[in-house]
Amino acid sequence: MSWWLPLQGSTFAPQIDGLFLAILIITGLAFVIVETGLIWFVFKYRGRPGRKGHYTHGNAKAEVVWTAIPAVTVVVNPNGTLANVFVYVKAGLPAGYTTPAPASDVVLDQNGCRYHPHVLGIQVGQKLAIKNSDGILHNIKAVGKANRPFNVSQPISMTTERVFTAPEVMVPLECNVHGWMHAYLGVLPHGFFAVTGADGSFSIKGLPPGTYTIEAWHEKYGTQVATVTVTAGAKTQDFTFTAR
Ligand SMILES: [Cu+2]
Repeated sequence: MSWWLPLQGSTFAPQIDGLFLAILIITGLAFVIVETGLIWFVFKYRGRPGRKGHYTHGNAKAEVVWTAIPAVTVVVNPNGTLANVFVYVKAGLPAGYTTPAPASDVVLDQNGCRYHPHVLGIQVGQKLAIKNSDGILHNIKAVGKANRPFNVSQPISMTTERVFTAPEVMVPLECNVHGWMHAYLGVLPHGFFAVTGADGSFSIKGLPPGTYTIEAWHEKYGTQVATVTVTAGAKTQDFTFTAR
Protein backbone atom coordinates (compact mmCIF):
# COMPACT_ATOMS: atom_id res chain seq x y z
CA MET A 1 0.00 0.00 0.00
CA SER A 2 2.84 2.37 0.87
CA TRP A 3 4.82 1.94 -2.38
CA TRP A 4 3.59 5.33 -3.62
CA LEU A 5 4.33 7.18 -0.34
CA PRO A 6 7.69 8.82 0.39
CA LEU A 7 10.32 6.77 2.24
CA GLN A 8 9.60 6.67 5.99
CA GLY A 9 12.11 8.99 7.63
CA SER A 10 11.27 8.90 11.35
CA THR A 11 9.54 6.84 14.03
CA PHE A 12 6.49 9.07 13.50
CA ALA A 13 6.22 8.00 9.86
CA PRO A 14 3.57 5.21 10.23
CA GLN A 15 1.26 7.59 12.14
CA ILE A 16 1.81 10.37 9.57
CA ASP A 17 1.13 7.96 6.68
CA GLY A 18 -2.03 6.76 8.47
CA LEU A 19 -3.20 10.31 9.01
CA PHE A 20 -2.52 11.15 5.37
CA LEU A 21 -4.56 8.18 4.15
CA ALA A 22 -7.45 9.02 6.51
CA ILE A 23 -7.50 12.63 5.26
CA LEU A 24 -7.27 11.43 1.64
CA ILE A 25 -10.27 9.09 2.08
CA ILE A 26 -12.39 11.72 3.91
CA THR A 27 -11.63 14.49 1.41
CA GLY A 28 -12.07 12.04 -1.49
CA LEU A 29 -15.55 11.07 -0.25
CA ALA A 30 -16.47 14.72 0.34
CA PHE A 31 -15.30 15.57 -3.18
CA VAL A 32 -17.42 12.82 -4.77
CA ILE A 33 -20.51 13.81 -2.71
CA VAL A 34 -20.17 17.51 -3.58
CA GLU A 35 -19.55 16.88 -7.27
CA THR A 36 -22.50 14.46 -7.45
CA GLY A 37 -24.70 17.06 -5.77
CA LEU A 38 -23.54 19.79 -8.15
CA ILE A 39 -24.25 17.70 -11.23
CA TRP A 40 -27.64 16.66 -9.84
CA PHE A 41 -28.57 20.33 -9.22
CA VAL A 42 -27.42 21.34 -12.70
CA PHE A 43 -29.72 18.75 -14.25
CA LYS A 44 -32.66 19.32 -11.93
CA TYR A 45 -32.68 23.12 -12.23
CA ARG A 46 -31.34 23.50 -15.73
CA GLY A 47 -33.00 26.06 -17.92
CA ARG A 48 -36.53 25.39 -19.04
CA PRO A 49 -37.87 26.52 -22.36
CA GLY A 50 -39.12 30.11 -22.27
CA ARG A 51 -37.53 30.96 -18.87
CA LYS A 52 -34.36 32.88 -18.07
CA GLY A 53 -32.14 32.06 -15.03
CA HIS A 54 -30.90 34.82 -12.70
CA TYR A 55 -28.11 34.92 -10.08
CA THR A 56 -28.58 35.56 -6.32
CA HIS A 57 -25.57 35.75 -4.02
CA GLY A 58 -26.87 33.69 -1.11
CA ASN A 59 -26.59 34.20 2.65
CA ALA A 60 -24.04 36.84 3.70
CA LYS A 61 -24.67 36.23 7.45
CA ALA A 62 -23.90 32.53 7.15
CA GLU A 63 -20.68 33.41 5.32
CA VAL A 64 -19.55 35.69 8.16
CA VAL A 65 -20.33 33.01 10.76
CA TRP A 66 -18.46 30.18 9.05
CA THR A 67 -15.46 32.43 8.49
CA ALA A 68 -15.37 33.77 12.06
CA ILE A 69 -15.87 30.49 13.97
CA PRO A 70 -12.73 28.72 12.67
CA ALA A 71 -10.64 31.89 13.18
CA VAL A 72 -11.68 32.18 16.85
CA THR A 73 -11.18 28.44 17.48
CA VAL A 74 -7.58 28.56 16.24
CA VAL A 75 -6.47 31.56 18.31
CA VAL A 76 -7.94 30.74 21.73
CA ASN A 77 -6.56 27.80 23.71
CA PRO A 78 -9.38 25.79 25.44
CA ASN A 79 -8.35 26.58 29.04
CA GLY A 80 -6.17 29.60 28.30
CA THR A 81 -3.08 28.35 30.16
CA LEU A 82 0.47 28.29 28.86
CA ALA A 83 2.87 25.36 29.29
CA ASN A 84 6.66 25.48 28.89
CA VAL A 85 7.08 28.84 30.59
CA PHE A 86 10.34 29.08 32.53
CA VAL A 87 9.68 30.91 35.82
CA TYR A 88 12.61 31.89 38.03
CA VAL A 89 13.88 34.25 40.71
CA LYS A 90 15.70 36.94 38.76
CA ALA A 91 16.63 39.32 41.58
CA GLY A 92 16.19 39.80 45.31
CA LEU A 93 18.52 37.15 46.61
CA PRO A 94 21.68 38.43 48.38
CA ALA A 95 24.57 39.15 45.98
CA GLY A 96 26.46 36.00 45.10
CA TYR A 97 23.76 33.80 46.63
CA THR A 98 23.93 30.21 45.42
CA THR A 99 22.35 26.94 46.43
CA PRO A 100 24.38 23.74 46.08
CA ALA A 101 23.86 22.03 42.73
CA PRO A 102 21.94 18.76 43.14
CA ALA A 103 24.00 15.60 42.61
CA SER A 104 21.29 14.24 40.30
CA ASP A 105 21.49 14.85 36.56
CA VAL A 106 18.97 16.86 34.58
CA VAL A 107 17.93 14.62 31.69
CA LEU A 108 17.21 15.88 28.18
CA ASP A 109 15.94 13.03 26.05
CA GLN A 110 15.80 12.88 22.28
CA ASN A 111 12.90 10.62 21.48
CA GLY A 112 10.84 10.54 18.30
CA CYS A 113 13.06 13.33 16.96
CA ARG A 114 11.88 15.72 19.65
CA TYR A 115 13.43 17.01 22.84
CA HIS A 116 11.83 15.94 26.11
CA PRO A 117 11.31 18.22 27.91
CA HIS A 118 11.11 21.17 25.54
CA VAL A 119 11.94 23.73 28.27
CA LEU A 120 14.04 22.86 31.30
CA GLY A 121 16.14 24.37 34.06
CA ILE A 122 19.51 23.45 35.53
CA GLN A 123 21.91 24.82 38.11
CA VAL A 124 25.43 25.99 37.42
CA GLY A 125 27.70 22.98 37.94
CA GLN A 126 24.89 20.44 37.68
CA LYS A 127 25.20 17.72 35.04
CA LEU A 128 22.96 17.75 31.96
CA ALA A 129 22.59 14.23 30.60
CA ILE A 130 21.74 14.47 26.90
CA LYS A 131 20.25 11.14 25.93
CA ASN A 132 19.67 9.79 22.43
CA SER A 133 16.82 7.25 22.71
CA ASP A 134 16.17 7.24 18.97
CA GLY A 135 19.34 5.43 17.95
CA ILE A 136 19.61 7.58 14.85
CA LEU A 137 21.94 10.53 14.26
CA HIS A 138 21.25 13.64 16.29
CA ASN A 139 23.61 16.57 16.57
CA ILE A 140 23.10 18.73 19.63
CA LYS A 141 24.20 22.30 19.36
CA ALA A 142 24.10 24.70 22.32
CA VAL A 143 24.23 28.28 21.15
CA GLY A 144 24.42 30.16 24.44
CA LYS A 145 26.34 33.37 25.01
CA ALA A 146 27.51 33.24 28.65
CA ASN A 147 28.28 29.53 28.36
CA ARG A 148 30.75 28.06 25.90
CA PRO A 149 28.85 26.81 22.85
CA PHE A 150 29.13 23.12 22.02
CA ASN A 151 28.23 20.86 19.17
CA VAL A 152 27.98 17.13 19.90
CA SER A 153 27.26 14.35 17.44
CA GLN A 154 25.31 11.33 18.67
CA PRO A 155 25.07 8.74 15.88
CA ILE A 156 23.68 5.91 18.08
CA SER A 157 21.70 5.43 21.33
CA MET A 158 23.98 7.08 23.85
CA THR A 159 24.22 9.72 26.57
CA THR A 160 26.52 12.75 26.66
CA GLU A 161 27.06 14.85 29.76
CA ARG A 162 27.64 18.57 29.84
CA VAL A 163 28.04 21.10 32.65
CA PHE A 164 27.20 24.80 32.43
CA THR A 165 29.46 27.31 34.14
CA ALA A 166 27.51 30.59 34.06
CA PRO A 167 23.91 31.66 34.73
CA GLU A 168 22.04 32.18 31.45
CA VAL A 169 18.33 32.46 30.63
CA MET A 170 17.98 30.79 28.15
CA VAL A 171 20.53 28.61 26.36
CA PRO A 172 18.93 27.50 23.07
CA LEU A 173 19.61 23.89 22.07
CA GLU A 174 19.03 22.65 18.57
CA CYS A 175 19.63 19.67 16.35
CA ASN A 176 21.63 20.16 13.18
CA VAL A 177 20.05 17.10 11.59
CA HIS A 178 16.40 17.90 12.32
CA GLY A 179 15.62 21.57 11.86
CA TRP A 180 12.44 21.39 13.93
CA MET A 181 14.18 20.15 17.10
CA HIS A 182 14.51 22.97 19.64
CA ALA A 183 14.87 23.02 23.42
CA TYR A 184 15.56 25.85 25.85
CA LEU A 185 17.68 25.50 28.97
CA GLY A 186 17.65 28.00 31.84
CA VAL A 187 20.92 27.98 33.81
CA LEU A 188 20.82 29.50 37.29
CA PRO A 189 23.13 29.73 40.32
CA HIS A 190 20.25 28.66 42.59
CA GLY A 191 17.40 26.20 42.54
CA PHE A 192 14.54 28.70 42.58
CA PHE A 193 13.02 28.02 39.18
CA ALA A 194 10.22 25.97 37.64
CA VAL A 195 8.65 25.20 34.27
CA THR A 196 4.88 25.43 33.86
CA GLY A 197 3.12 22.16 33.16
CA ALA A 198 0.30 21.28 30.76
CA ASP A 199 -2.14 23.01 33.15
CA GLY A 200 -0.05 26.20 33.17
CA SER A 201 0.89 25.89 36.84
CA PHE A 202 4.30 26.09 38.49
CA SER A 203 5.71 26.05 42.01
CA ILE A 204 8.98 27.33 43.45
CA LYS A 205 9.81 25.93 46.88
CA GLY A 206 12.14 26.85 49.74
CA LEU A 207 12.52 30.54 48.95
CA PRO A 208 13.55 32.43 52.12
CA PRO A 209 11.26 35.33 53.18
CA GLY A 210 12.01 38.51 51.20
CA THR A 211 11.01 40.56 48.18
CA TYR A 212 11.90 39.12 44.80
CA THR A 213 11.71 39.85 41.13
CA ILE A 214 10.20 36.82 39.44
CA GLU A 215 10.48 36.51 35.69
CA ALA A 216 8.41 34.27 33.44
CA TRP A 217 9.95 33.46 30.05
CA HIS A 218 8.20 32.01 27.01
CA GLU A 219 9.90 31.25 23.70
CA LYS A 220 7.20 32.99 21.68
CA TYR A 221 5.56 35.49 24.03
CA GLY A 222 8.70 36.91 25.63
CA THR A 223 9.05 37.73 29.32
CA GLN A 224 6.84 39.00 32.14
CA VAL A 225 8.14 40.31 35.45
CA ALA A 226 6.45 40.45 38.85
CA THR A 227 7.59 41.63 42.27
CA VAL A 228 6.65 39.15 44.95
CA THR A 229 7.04 39.45 48.71
CA VAL A 230 7.42 36.08 50.37
CA THR A 231 6.58 35.65 54.04
CA ALA A 232 6.14 32.34 55.85
CA GLY A 233 3.72 30.08 53.99
CA ALA A 234 2.64 29.93 50.37
CA LYS A 235 2.25 32.82 47.95
CA THR A 236 0.51 32.79 44.57
CA GLN A 237 1.56 34.80 41.55
CA ASP A 238 -0.12 34.73 38.13
CA PHE A 239 1.45 35.80 34.85
CA THR A 240 -0.57 36.80 31.83
CA PHE A 241 0.85 36.67 28.32
CA THR A 242 -0.80 38.29 25.36
CA ALA A 243 -0.45 36.96 21.85
CA ARG A 244 1.68 39.14 19.60
CU1 LIG B 1 17.90 15.33 15.71
